[in-house]
Amino acid sequence: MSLDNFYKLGGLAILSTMGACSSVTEEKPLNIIYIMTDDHTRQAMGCYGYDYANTPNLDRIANEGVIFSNSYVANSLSGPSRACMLTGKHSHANGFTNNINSHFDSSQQTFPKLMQKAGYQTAVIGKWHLHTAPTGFDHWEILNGQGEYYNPMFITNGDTSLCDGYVTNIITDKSIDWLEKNKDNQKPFCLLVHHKAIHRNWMADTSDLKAYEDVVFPLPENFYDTYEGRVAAKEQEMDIKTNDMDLIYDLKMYRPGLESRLRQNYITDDSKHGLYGDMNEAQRKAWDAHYTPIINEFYSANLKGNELSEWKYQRYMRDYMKTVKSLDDNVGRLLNYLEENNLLENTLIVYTSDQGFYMGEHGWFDKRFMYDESFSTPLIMRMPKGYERRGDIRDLVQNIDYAPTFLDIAGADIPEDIQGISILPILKDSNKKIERNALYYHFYEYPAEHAVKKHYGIYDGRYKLIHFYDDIDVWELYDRDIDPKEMTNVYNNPEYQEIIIELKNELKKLQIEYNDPILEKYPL
Ligand code: SGN
Ligand code: CA
Repeated sequence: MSLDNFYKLGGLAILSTMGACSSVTEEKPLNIIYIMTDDHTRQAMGCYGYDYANTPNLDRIANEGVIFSNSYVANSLSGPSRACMLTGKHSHANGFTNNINSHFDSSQQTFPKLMQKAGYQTAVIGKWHLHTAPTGFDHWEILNGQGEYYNPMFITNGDTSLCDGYVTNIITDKSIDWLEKNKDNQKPFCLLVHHKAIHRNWMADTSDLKAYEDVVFPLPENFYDTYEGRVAAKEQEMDIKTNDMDLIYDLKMYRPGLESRLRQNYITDDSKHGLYGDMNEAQRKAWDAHYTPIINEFYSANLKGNELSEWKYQRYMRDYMKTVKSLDDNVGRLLNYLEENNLLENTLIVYTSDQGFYMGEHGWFDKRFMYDESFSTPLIMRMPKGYERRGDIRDLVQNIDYAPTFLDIAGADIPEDIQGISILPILKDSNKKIERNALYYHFYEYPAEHAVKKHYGIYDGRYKLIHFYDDIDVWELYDRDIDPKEMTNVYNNPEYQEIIIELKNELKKLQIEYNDPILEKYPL
């Protein structure tokens, strides 16, 4: 029975006259909770094999469902990723290519609008970052741009309000409130819980400041990468070892009167708009109690060279992981609410991030590159009743696949112009495979912060071919079977010339299929 007919016939009223039987349960459409964090990467999740990460609630999602080991984004940046996710289309097709001068045309087709048509109630709570107001939602409450960690501002229907507290707790409270208010609504729901955490500058909740302080994180083996044979990698500005990572803003080593601070926006003179300035007195007190001894020790140690770089890396990891802790606790809170309200059985819970992130690999923080750590994104799903698939899924999936998957779950038609593929069939049947040979990627935001050059590329599960263009014209090829860390560009290696021809043909096919106008500028 289609959902429309289900409601026309009186929805749940029919169920009650039919009594409790399994066929009726199957008719009831699945709810969807789509949790998306910001800059949360696989290297900060226990379920992805990183034992230093204590993430029991995220691990629970993976253990009671599936974990995708080949999940990627189409453009590794917040706004563009969100636009890909909402539309099921690559950036050139949805029009939102970069955070700086793109505005999301909210009159275009999106999956929440189509879900509404299919009979779902829809809501988004948290980070939005698309510069235009959300459309297609029965309820929306969003942060202002990147949002604030402490006492953040929320916008809803043109109204703004300041909320006391820590952003991850507040987004979860608001999400649970919305579920609670709508629990008698007979329609299935699709709730998007979009966290600000773990975005730079990784400010933890005051209750979590002590977490991870005793952990010494393993230094990535390519922390001191010299970027030989990789021009764009050499010219980036996202290096932990340099001033790209700021001691005050990023690592909180502020001292009153310190002249050399590179960024003004951690602490402002009027203490109103800075990140530290956003805190109330009690929050600042807890913050200072934690950081002051670390600050004192740091300045008296007067570290230099590699010692300083490695100290920065450890502080970065600790602050980031503390911020993850609150996220994981809050995911647990949401899971408990669903469990207590008998919603787990009939709800698909999806957990992902807007992209991956560097945790010191190549010496970096941030994202943007098509290299593995930022091209990939975590994707785990807790399976509802009747979905038997469990464990690791190795199919190549991308964030343009979420929209068609959700529409498929809703029983709605998937419009022809959607470029992603529904992954619902592989969730139901482990013998099925996603029909896709390779993934396409395109990053546009240059010149810009972190100085990552424009590039597009193709990845087929083994080879990754990338073209950096605009102010340069440089190709890179990685054979990930023998070089998983992507340290050796083999584009000019004679052994790979036939592979390059094949990959360029595939790349051209994808650019034609997706209709990316870049092909006219750089014909293949
Ligand atoms: C801010 C950050 C950058 C980050 C972008 C994009 N700088 O500009 O480090 O790359 O956001 O991130 S900050 O000084 O403001 O922290 S995104 O996830 O929103 O795309
Ligand atoms: Ca992000």
